[in-house]
Amino acid sequence: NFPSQTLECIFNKYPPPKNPSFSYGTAGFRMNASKLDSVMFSVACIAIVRSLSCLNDSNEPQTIGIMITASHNPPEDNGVKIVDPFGDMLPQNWEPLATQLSNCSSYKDFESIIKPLWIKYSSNTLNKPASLVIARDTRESGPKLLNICIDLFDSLTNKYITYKNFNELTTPELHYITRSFNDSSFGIPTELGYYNKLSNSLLEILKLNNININSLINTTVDAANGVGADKLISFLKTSPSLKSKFQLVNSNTNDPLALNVKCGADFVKTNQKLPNGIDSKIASNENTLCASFDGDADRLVCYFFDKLNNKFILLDGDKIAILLSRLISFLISKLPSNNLKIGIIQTAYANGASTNYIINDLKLPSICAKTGVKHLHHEALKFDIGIYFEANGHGTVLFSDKFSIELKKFENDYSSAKTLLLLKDLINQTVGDALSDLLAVIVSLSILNIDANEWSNTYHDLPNKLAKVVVKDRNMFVTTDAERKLVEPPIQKFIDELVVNTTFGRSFVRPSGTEDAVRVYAEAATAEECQKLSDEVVKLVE
Ligand code: NG1
Ligand code: ZN
Repeated sequence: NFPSQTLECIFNKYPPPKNPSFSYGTAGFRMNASKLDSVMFSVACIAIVRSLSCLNDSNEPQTIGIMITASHNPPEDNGVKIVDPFGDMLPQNWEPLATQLSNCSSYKDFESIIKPLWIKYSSNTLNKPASLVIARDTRESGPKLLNICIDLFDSLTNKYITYKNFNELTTPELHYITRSFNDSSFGIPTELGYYNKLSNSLLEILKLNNININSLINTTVDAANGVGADKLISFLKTSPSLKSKFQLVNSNTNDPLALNVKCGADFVKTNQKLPNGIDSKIASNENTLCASFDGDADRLVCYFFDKLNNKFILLDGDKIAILLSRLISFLISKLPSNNLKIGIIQTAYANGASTNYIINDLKLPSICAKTGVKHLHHEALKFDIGIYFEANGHGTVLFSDKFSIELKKFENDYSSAKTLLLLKDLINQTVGDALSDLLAVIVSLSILNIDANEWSNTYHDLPNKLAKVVVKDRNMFVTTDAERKLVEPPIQKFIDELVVNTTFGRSFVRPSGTEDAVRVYAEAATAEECQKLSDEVVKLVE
């Protein structure tokens, strides 16, 4: 029961390059879009097998998602990743299979790997078809790459596969929809279902806390000229009462070359400055918050311009994590005692000042995970309330089943319990989500009754620098201790010496999972010391 002929025919239609060396990394496959044809075919096949291997209670294959995006990368790139039934990432033990299949140069090799798995898993399903959902962001290369998967799906009959093509979606929308297909209690598996879940929970939280929509902070959103622009417009159409609170800039999805160029969350975080389209006059408006999404709307950073000190103020993933933690701690403090475990998960890129604030002021456990949201997500699942954010703005808050059971005991008597339960609907439970996180930020500011300035003053970032070094072979760089220490090459002791001699110094070196480069992070008490530390560690790496 293996569709050998069909697969061979499509394999040969999109042949791999001569010596393929693809690798399923932190963000799936990601590269120049022109090289992705054969990879799309491999991914579509792995997604089918993955679906066959994940059975529900009735022994039917669960739905798997395929998202075509290259997030914040330049317009000429694209990428693809697989979403698991509960909306999380493809498990790590499947990544080598993805890498292996994409690197087969002949159909014979390809079949020798996929056929045994396909047969093994489909025999457990009583011949029920695999189930897939697929979507893409607004990149120019998106439709062509998506059609490679559709070409395969349409060549296989209903006996093998059922699928739904959503065309344009944000990454978090596809994660939400994948989960909803498998778990109807999570939501309705449509875009409208997603928008309604967000707006219903938001409006209910406002009502419960006696907050008038007009009193919410006004938000100017830079959508990176990406899919987040179209989707914010659609969201506001379904919730007209919120419309007047949002201004949209960088929303030109008709010009594919404008995507992420001089705008978007990555640009703002990396350059620590305003994006095109938002000038210091807009950004220094009182009662206005500026926010940037990235190209697939799974990252959010906020910011404003401090006119008095002529300074750009960034509210990055660390600041968002801490704002949400403050809201959650505040709401929990209004309840009788409970034994919910709260934790905050960061990566080594989190500013040291934020980690100190978590430990010393919030008095919450702080965990350091490896870069890449799948690692943070995994750690967050160990808590009843697991707050995870990368400094670059990718993150969310996960609430456990125990959280819901505990809080339901209080929901009739305490509005804070009800608010917490609604936060579980407002905050995307599958993956970082710029729109959902932004709504959570707006609600937090309002309930805590603070403005952006007060939020930024929670703690002050230590000066920091992220440098990129192009080396001969980044695979020579091997790390340990959540990527904070180098094992190879043997230069860690020199880094340690430099760090000890720097006030509040911290520095680490790790190979990038998405670019052919090594990243050097440095942090210190002053900008001068930070620059010096960064330069010296870069010299060690070169
Ligand atoms: P790499 O290239 O592995 O540093 C980057 C980001 C990650 C993560 C991934 C996936 C930094 C320093 N690194 O990874 O946090 O978001 O891309 O998109 O921001
Ligand atoms: Zn992204």
